[in-house]
Amino acid sequence: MKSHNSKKEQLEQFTKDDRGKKMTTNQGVKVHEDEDEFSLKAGERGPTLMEDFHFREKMTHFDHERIPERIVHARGFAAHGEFQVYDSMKEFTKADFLQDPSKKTPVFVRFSTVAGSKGSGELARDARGFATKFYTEEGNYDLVGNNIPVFFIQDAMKFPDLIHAVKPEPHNEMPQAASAHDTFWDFVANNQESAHMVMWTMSDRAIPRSFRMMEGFGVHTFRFINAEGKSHFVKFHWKPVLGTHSVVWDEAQKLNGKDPDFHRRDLWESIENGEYPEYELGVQMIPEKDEFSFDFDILDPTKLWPEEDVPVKIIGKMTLNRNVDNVFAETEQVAFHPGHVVPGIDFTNDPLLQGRLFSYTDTQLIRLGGPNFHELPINRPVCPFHNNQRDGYGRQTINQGPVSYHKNSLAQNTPEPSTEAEGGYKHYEEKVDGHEIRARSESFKDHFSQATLFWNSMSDAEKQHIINAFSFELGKVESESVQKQVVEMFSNVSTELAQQVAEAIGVEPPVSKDIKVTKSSPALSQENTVKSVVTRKVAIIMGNGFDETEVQPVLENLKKQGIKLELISDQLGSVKSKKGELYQVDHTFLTADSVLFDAVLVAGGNEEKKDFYKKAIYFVHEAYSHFKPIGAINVGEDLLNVADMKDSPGVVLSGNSSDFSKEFIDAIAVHRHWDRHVV
Ligand code: HDE
Repeated sequence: MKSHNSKKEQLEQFTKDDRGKKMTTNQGVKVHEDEDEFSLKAGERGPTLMEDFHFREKMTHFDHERIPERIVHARGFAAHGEFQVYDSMKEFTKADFLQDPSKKTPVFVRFSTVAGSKGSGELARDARGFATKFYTEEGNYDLVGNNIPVFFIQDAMKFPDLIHAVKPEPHNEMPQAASAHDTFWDFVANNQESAHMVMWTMSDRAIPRSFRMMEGFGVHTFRFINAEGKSHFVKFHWKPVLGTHSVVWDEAQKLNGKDPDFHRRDLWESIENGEYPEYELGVQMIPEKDEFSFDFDILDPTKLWPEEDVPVKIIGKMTLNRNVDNVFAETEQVAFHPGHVVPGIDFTNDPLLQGRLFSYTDTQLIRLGGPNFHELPINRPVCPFHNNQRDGYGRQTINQGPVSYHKNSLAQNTPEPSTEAEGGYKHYEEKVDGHEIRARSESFKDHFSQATLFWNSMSDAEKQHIINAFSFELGKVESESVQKQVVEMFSNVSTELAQQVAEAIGVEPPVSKDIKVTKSSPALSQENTVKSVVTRKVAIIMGNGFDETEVQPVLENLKKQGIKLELISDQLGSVKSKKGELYQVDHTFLTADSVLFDAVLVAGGNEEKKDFYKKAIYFVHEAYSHFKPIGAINVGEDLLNVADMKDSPGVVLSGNSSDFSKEFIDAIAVHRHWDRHVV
């Protein structure tokens, strides 16, 4: 039932370009038949010879096949696409790619986790990187963001400490891709500026259903600058057209085993199927004069601007429509940098952003082996680039002529700088006046109000998930002192949260604090997101002898809504309906699992096979415990009787429903049925 290209077709396509080509060394010398098969030896049973340049070239290249993985965000996946602005943003910024609604700007987006190594499971509880490179006609602009709008720390100086604390502990390199260990929580308790972000990472946001269903945020406050030189503070948002959705924690952990590539597979398949992920770009803007009008400092990266106070203006759309051809050449070698800006976009003094402006080039020098990483195809701007920089590891440009300095007369002063009117980048002339000082501004010192704002904005189910997440993570912490410190710290956020966590992990509940923040921001709750069934995956459990007259119209109705159907039975091949029609099976109970689907439909058949039903019950029960919609047509209902689920929310039975398809589709749109009783 799956429609994406088969492996065989893909292979045909990929090998087509290489057909008929001769194998050569990297120097272009044709390789002899024996040369790629046998090393050069002194006699058939003799030692291998140094002069075997073919062997040495092949082996050296292999030995160097891996480059150091990113110190953070190592596990990532990317795709190409395009961006279009809806209306000119001329009033606020002169950035060329934000002027003309008919202009399509190519983009490359890399999604990632933060803590895990390159091969780690993708469903780790973690912030996700959401980095976008816009190949604009004025040069590359990188929006290097996360799926969480705030960060753990306020000053870049603390970043190595944060990352050391969250990465596997150095003495035994455990645990992989998990914050549930002593050093992370010790860091949290002793660096209380992390409170707000920790609320987000303990929430459902840290276990997204898909890269296609998560928001993105630039986090820092940037500036928009218009042609008159006027500045607005700006925060960037990506809003997924399919809404923001998550999985549940038990499911996330199982997914890491059942399919550690779950997120990349989802993105890859959607693009292969032509179901292109879309995100709208939103901006929150604050005029320069209102810099001090808020009860937080707008330069503090641990604070968000509540959408109800500063509305998000939707200004354009990004569509991801092409998978990479080669993960290494593109996804691994892409070099993002928050300092890659174009005229019309500028920085603020956010001390976290300021530090990032140094770190990204520095890290790329080691990871990509020198200063010429901008020449790798994925990093090249689409506009021409010329300067007097020369040489270095991996240089690809063959510069000509003797002149490599500015100013000169021998080459008529080329390459020549531009004036601002000609598009030369000119930094915003912000007035700076102060003492040289190592300190944190007083205005950065409230670490708890927005953490409470986040808590207050959650639905009951979301609050429960946060309590559970804290209880899980702290339950894995061995130091009782750290556990107590954390509980004490979060009693500044919510008494209910701190007390319930304390109870779950068996430490003394903290005394109630007088928490004054009562405000909430409904935009922060995922309950208020777009509810769409498009591309949701439904497992159809089916055996021989199912009633096609009942089932087929339902399948058609689901497909019409853009829902993806995959057929599961006890063996591969096909199942036969009562009328004798054959339906191709996509998976067996062995190769599929309920965690890989958004909903389950039990469509009957195989009534006499006890074993079939045992497996089906397990499948359905697990989906039920993850709050997923479950449908059953006729005989399938017996199965729900057995499992005692049939009167629960989100369980739709054809026998009890006048319009089964509609009810089931509505249940899928809800995503998860939290009001279900699950033990
Ligand atoms: Fe990064 N970050 N970061 N970061 N970051 C890197 O650059 C750093 C921060 C983010 O898919 C590194 O090439 C510092 C915030 C993403 O290639 C490194 C600080 C946000 C990616 C680095 C931060 C991010 C990175 C590691 C504190 C959200 C992956 C490898 C001041 C707004 C990009 C690399 C990709 C990667 C440094 C904090 C997002 C070491 C010093 C805040 C999405 O340069």
